[in-house]
Formats: sequence, C-alpha cells, structure tokens
Amino acid sequence: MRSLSFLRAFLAIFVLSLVAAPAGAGGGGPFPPRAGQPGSTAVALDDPRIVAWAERMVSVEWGEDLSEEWMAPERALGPASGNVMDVVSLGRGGRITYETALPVIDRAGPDFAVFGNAHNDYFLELAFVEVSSDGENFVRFPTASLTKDPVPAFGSVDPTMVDGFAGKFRVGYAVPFDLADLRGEPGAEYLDFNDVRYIRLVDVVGGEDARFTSLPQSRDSEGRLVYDPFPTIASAGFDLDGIAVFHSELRAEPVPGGITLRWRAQPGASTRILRSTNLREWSVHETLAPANTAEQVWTVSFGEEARVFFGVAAEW
Ligand SMILES: [Ca+2]
Ligand SMILES: [Ca+2]
Repeated sequence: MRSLSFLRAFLAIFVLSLVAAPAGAGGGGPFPPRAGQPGSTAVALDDPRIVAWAERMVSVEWGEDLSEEWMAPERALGPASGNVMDVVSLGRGGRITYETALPVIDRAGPDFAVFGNAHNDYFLELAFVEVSSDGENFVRFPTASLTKDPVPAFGSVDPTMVDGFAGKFRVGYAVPFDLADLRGEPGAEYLDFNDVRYIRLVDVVGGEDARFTSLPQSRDSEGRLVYDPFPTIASAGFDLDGIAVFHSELRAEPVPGGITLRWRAQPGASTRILRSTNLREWSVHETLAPANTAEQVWTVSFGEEARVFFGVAAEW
C-alpha cells in the first residue's frame, strides 16, 4: 500500500552523508542553489528529519495540457520515490490539495518539504505552496522570481533566481518550507500554527500566449511575472512526488532496552509500526487497532542491533 504516512523515531546514530559540491555551475541570483551546492537547502528523500508524509488527496482541479496518464493523485501519497515517472502532474495552472495524516506544527526551522520531479537541476516547473488548518482558508508562502526572460518549453530556470516555490530542485530533492514565514501574511489569522493539516500546490503559469493558454501569467509576491518552461504539453505543470513532514507531535523517549513513542493519532485510522535499518526499506513490525484516542503510546524493546529505525504508518 502506498497510502501510508510515516512517523520515524530514530534510535541510534544518524549517518549523514555529505554530498561533495560539483565544480562550477554556480547561479547568478541570491537564493539557495541546486542540490549538492554549498548553501543549498535541498532535502533528500531519506532525510532523517522526515517523520511523516501526506497521505490523503482532498481535492484537485486539473490544469491545461494534461493527459490522463498523469492524472494520478495516488502517486504522491506516502514516501517520495525519486522516480520521475512516479508523480502526479497538475497541468498548467492546476491545483491539488493533500492532507497530512499527522498535523504539521511550527517548530524551529523548516516544518515540511515538497518533492517534485525535475530530471535535471534546471528544467524547473514551479508551483505555489499554500497551507490550511481548516481546509477552507489557505495561506500562500511568499515567493520571489527574478528570472528576467521567458523560458521556452525545454528551457532552463536558474534555481538561485527563484525562492518560495515548490519544484526548484531536481527529482529526489525537496524544497523545505517554514511555517514561521507565514506569520503576518494575508490569511494567517485563519491558520493554527500547531495544527496545519492541508497542503495545496498551485501550478505556476509561466508564460503568456493566447495560442497556448487562457490563463493569466503568474506573479510573485512583489507582483513580478514568474517564468517557467512554457508551453509544455501532456504533463504540463508542476509534478508532485510527495510531501514530507518534519515537525509533528511525535515524541520518542528512550527507555531501558527500547523506546516509547507518543503521537497524536488520527481518529479511525489503523496504525502499523514499521521498522527499517536503512530508512528506505520498511517492514511491518506490528499492527495496532484503529485509534480512538487523541494520544497513542507504544513501547518497543530492541536487542543487539546497532542501528534500527521505527516508523508509525496511519491508514484510513
Ligand atoms: Ca518552522
Ligand atoms: Ca510537468
């Protein structure tokens, strides 16, 4: 099943692999560069900060120039795959909303991250990111696009020239978002920063030509026109691989010979405890009955293993 969301509790040593920076290819703008470059904010799909995933598609409005094979919202459920084909495309100007199984909360630093599917570091199809606590009132993350000229269908976007959009890193790497950036933004008064449940992607319309689109070109927070590859066809628009949650109300407490996990349950959702030794391959360790209380508590003992990870998956 792909309709899983993961909570991971980390019981042992984090092994961080530092990616060497390739020579050259620095950008001309002020914003974080492509994955692997010094100063990049790109999030890998096995980043140990990830504790949960978006798991339920709530609504979708398909955009222009989208063929049926890409209208596949289920491909963005659960963990990101890093596979350019395993995505849902929005279509030009399309929008799609997902619910995270566990509410996102605002803690220090980025709180969630959005994985796209760019097949290289510069073919960047962008999307606005909006969040909501009630599913009705959404708040959009501030954006900046300094790209000066139109980008043709197979053209390039310099990632250092765009900020606040999903899609600015290649497949397998997500753009992080910090809820704190929304404080003071229009509509933020409707947001509960300790209970953000809905994340919506709105595709950027990156060009203007009545032969290809009936939609107005998108603008950033400062009113500048936003450019991204235009006009693309068949799988036009942003492509979503998955949405990862960093901050939720999961707590892991070491106990003698094991660990106790506590998290805020989703009423009616069944829960499976998963385990992994590498953060990529997971097996079911134990299945729990559907939750009917707000807080779930689970304790496990583990033996001689030097490095093991546990996750909590919820499924409606
Ligand atoms: Ca935050
Ligand atoms: Ca696309």
